[in-house]
Amino acid sequence: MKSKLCDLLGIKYPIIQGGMAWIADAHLAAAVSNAGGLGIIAAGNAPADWVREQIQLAKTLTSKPFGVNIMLMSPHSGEIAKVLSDEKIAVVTTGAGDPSRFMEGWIEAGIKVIPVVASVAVAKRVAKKGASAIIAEGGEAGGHIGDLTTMSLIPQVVDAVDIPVIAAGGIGDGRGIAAAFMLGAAGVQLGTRFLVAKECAIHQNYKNKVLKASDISTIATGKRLGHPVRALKTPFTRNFFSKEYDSTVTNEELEALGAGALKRAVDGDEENGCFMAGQIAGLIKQEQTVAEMIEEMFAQAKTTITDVSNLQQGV
Ligand code: TUI
Repeated sequence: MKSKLCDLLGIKYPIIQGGMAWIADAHLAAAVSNAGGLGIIAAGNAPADWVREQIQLAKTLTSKPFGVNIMLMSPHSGEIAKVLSDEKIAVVTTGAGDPSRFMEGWIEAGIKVIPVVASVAVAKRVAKKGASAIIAEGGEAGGHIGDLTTMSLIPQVVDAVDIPVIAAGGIGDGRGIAAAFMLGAAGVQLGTRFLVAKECAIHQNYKNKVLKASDISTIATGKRLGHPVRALKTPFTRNFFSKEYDSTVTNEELEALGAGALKRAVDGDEENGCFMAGQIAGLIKQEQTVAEMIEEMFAQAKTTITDVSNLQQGV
């Protein structure tokens, strides 16, 4: 199942691992790249030195291409942007904002820029600025999300730009990958499924919550602050949700409640952690190696597409 994305990035399978802050380190990124996808180190809110160390570590763990995700709300994003140019990283993905201000510098350094967007308007803007591809992420995704669903967003972005579009949000198996191709995508980005990968170093409490999740286990909080976040329902999200609709609680108090909550989840704090995950968590029932996941998913995508085309021919 090769697509133009495989040629663009020099990878075997058209799959990118989501840039999950505090979660996607050099070990997970290298595992995904070694399995034939594009692994991503997530800079999140970490300082530039940590990002540089992780890049150097990943270079020792894989000879395949990998990328770095910059979370644009991070106070360190400017400094990290320079590190990526210094380290001549193959690919940068961006999230939680418009990366236009950094794009010229990265492109000059020979870096392929693949922004994550949640709307057609931002997709068009970054395409004009020289993006190599676009990841269009629907609101089924975990973490910081936009308003549109993957089903509505992908074909509209595909029609709006003439670079490859990668579908994200709500994809967790081969059927989701097949569906993404049906919508015109050239590849997929997955985060939630990789949370339970053997190479993912998060606390077992986090993995168990994903494995036990059902279809209705996630909730989006933080809409009042202008940056909604999807996470598994826990004491933290219940508390945050009730305070969000309490007019006596200030936005500053709400921001303070959220600060550090993802890191606490990664460390296994079931009371105060914010366990970010997408709506597809309910589908994920098994811990596997990254290679097992990728091989299984693309085998399933292939049979799904074959079955559907046989249906078309009345077989
Ligand atoms: O960025 C993500 N997912 C994330 S970032 C994150 S860290 C965080 N923690 C707490 C609060 C906020 C962030 C956790 N998960 N996904 C990619 C994504 N990007 N989703 C939506 C967007 C996006 C939103 C607005 C991209 C561009 C954009 O542009 C708006 C504009 O016009 O500048």
